[in-house]
Amino acid sequence: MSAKIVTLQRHIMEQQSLHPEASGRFTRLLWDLTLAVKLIAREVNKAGLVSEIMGAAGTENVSGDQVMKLDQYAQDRMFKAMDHGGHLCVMASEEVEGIIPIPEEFPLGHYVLLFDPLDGSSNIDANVSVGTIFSIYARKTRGRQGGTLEDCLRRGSEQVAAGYVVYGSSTMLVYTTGNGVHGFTLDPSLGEFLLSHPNIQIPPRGKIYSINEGNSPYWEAGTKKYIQYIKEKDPASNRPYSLRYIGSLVADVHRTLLYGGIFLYPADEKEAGKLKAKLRVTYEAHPMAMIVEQAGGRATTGTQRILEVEPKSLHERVPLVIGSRDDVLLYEEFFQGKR
Ligand code: AHM
Ligand code: MG
Repeated sequence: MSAKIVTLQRHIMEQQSLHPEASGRFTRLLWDLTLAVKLIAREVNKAGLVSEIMGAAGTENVSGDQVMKLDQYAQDRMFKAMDHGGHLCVMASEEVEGIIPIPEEFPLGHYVLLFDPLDGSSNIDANVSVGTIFSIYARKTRGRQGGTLEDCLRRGSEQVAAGYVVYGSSTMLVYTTGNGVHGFTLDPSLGEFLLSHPNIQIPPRGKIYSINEGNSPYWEAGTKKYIQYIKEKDPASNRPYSLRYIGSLVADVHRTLLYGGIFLYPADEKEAGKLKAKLRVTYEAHPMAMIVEQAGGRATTGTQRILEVEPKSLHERVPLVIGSRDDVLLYEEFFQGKR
């Protein structure tokens, strides 16, 4: 626990002062984002009480997943909190097929916001943690028009900030602007996020692995071999590891960040002859990779650093293996057939 009481707003301002050239626009962008996630937190926390917002909305999103009503609410709040501040030139969301332009009546800004408004939403009805993930870039294209697809399809290493909010037993926001990773817990009575986890460092090696093991018949050989290794008995290297899998990326990565270990969503061949990944480059893999790397960890596809992946389309998917440095390095050795 931090000795000083520091609100998220103050923290964001202090981070800004590390960049004397900063105009304050970026700071205000993050403040607006904070409002959006507080609104989402309020609804998620009463999801069990308000039957109208429970259950499926009866449609599918562009990735073919069932859309929950809270997904739509979260999408709407993010858009409405962020469209008019004058910070953004374009947005994109996991819930929307194309890029999301800034409405004509509002001023354009310098930044690009990509987000997954409510990740893990299949868990909501069972009261399991869900989350919001965000990723911010500086605009790449020039001109007086709004931002374009080109502004959204970027290498993860170009992110200027990334973060997530986990709506769990308490609501926590974790973010980085490239100066370490900081975690804040929402005090619901104050409506303020307070610094609870300054400068998070992921342990270099953990003893927990996290993967949907039901997919194991469909994995590639290297992944199968690694998971087999992790489950062998060798107390000197903490093996067998414990298994924890929530099925909610934000919650699984959050635990991995705090306790160490490895989270994997590798490609699989659930569809015969087609090796496919599940998680999205832009809305899930890139922001999580920036956070985990900033905390001293590592994120890979198995053969490529996640932050080097340059998506060709908005909803592109990628294998994601992320967590403690030494655990992810070992996975890479197995995956590349070096062990
Ligand atoms: P979503 O964005 O549609 O909610 O899907 C992403 C979620 C992640 O939160 C989680 O890591 C993964 O899907 C779980 O997938 P599975 O149910 O195949 O294990
Ligand atoms: Mg998602």
